[in-house]
Amino acid sequence: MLIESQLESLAIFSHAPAFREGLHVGRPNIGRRERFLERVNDMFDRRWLTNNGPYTQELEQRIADLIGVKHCVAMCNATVALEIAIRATGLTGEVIVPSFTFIATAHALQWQEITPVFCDIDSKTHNLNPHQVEKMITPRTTGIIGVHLWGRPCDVEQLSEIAHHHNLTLMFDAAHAFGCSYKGQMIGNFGDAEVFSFHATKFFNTFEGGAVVTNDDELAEKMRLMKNFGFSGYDTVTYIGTNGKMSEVSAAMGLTSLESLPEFIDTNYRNYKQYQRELEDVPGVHLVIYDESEKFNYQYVILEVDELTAQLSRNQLQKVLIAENILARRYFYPGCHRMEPYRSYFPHAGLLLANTEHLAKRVLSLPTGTSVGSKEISVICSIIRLAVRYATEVREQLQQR
Ligand code: T4K
Repeated sequence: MLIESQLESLAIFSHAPAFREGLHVGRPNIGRRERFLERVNDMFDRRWLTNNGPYTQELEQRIADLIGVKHCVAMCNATVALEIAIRATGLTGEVIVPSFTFIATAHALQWQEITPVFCDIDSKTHNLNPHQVEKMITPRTTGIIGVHLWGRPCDVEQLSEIAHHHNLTLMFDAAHAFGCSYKGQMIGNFGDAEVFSFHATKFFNTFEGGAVVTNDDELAEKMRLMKNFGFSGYDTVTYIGTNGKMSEVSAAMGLTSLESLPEFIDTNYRNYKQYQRELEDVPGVHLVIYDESEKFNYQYVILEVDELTAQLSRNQLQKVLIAENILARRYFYPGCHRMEPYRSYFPHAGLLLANTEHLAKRVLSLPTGTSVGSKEISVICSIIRLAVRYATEVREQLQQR
């Protein structure tokens, strides 16, 4: 296409990409290195490297305190944490989930031969639409897993009501929502359990890691056993279990990251506001908005591109950015229902997922975090502005022909 090739060649304006080194979405935040290395030294001295070590216990306690929840069970990553929580809460049959999420939400169910039933989202909140959820309930439904996408909370109240009314388990994939609140209460307190991700790309990371938080004593105890093969004593196994343990080096990173949490959030907020300011008057693009009366981690800067107004598509804009070495990501394109095995299992799922399909074509995640400075954000915003202006001019010229 003419416009596509013209846009792709935008990089030639500067005769070289704007950034020599790639500017990635997902560059990890790293706290105070010396504190981390001190902890690692202590860990070596102790010769306790994994399996409920002192750092893991300390991290669990600190997270539980921060969130105001009774139990935090740290794990090796959020996918395994989801799998364990799903098994421990006794989900079977069908579970309602959004399709507009990272594939791990669906896989954690399918891995245990539970059918993820994809439900549409609200196009404003990007989260499960409770009215649609009700429509997806069948006699095989045992639960709902809401995803607090981008850290923005689901409609917790309505989902709780639906779950209560139909006697369903309610869980939240809170992979994005560590440090966020809903009506003044920290995410982690809702449903039967909530699951955080501490993957390297998250604003708070433990290299790889995750945690399930819950106020349910029995559930917490069950998950503690399940993450350690089901062992309840040296020679006693009580449940089917797996290896979901967090290592001490990950917990050391977590404790170090926790010390820098306010700085990470401040930086994300500053970056977000700068993007918002500098893109404010660019036609056809806008950032996903956060309710500033709540706590947020602002770890995702999500741009929505309205092709008709911007005169270029999200994919075209991404190509322009990549040509400039800005590695913006199309999270969560094309939606789980269009990925295998779900695409083959439910070839017509898209018919009920109009908002998911619409949004998956519009959304672009932009680089942020402590590795991205104000100058870089200005350059990214100028490129977006330039791309939109250029696309508009090209279209106008084409129309005049
Ligand atoms: N539920 C939801 C809603 C989730 O979003 C996720 C994970 C999960 C559950 C499961 O959580 P975990 O089991 O992972 O704890 C990334 C992350 O791998 C994934 O954790 C995250 N969501 C998802 C949104 O993003 P990819 O495929 O984009 O990751 P990757 O490795 O390509 O990294 C993205 C970019 O980050 C790279 O282009 C470069 C940069 N990067 C990455 C790493 C690992 C770095 O600069 N340094 C690094 O060390 O999925």
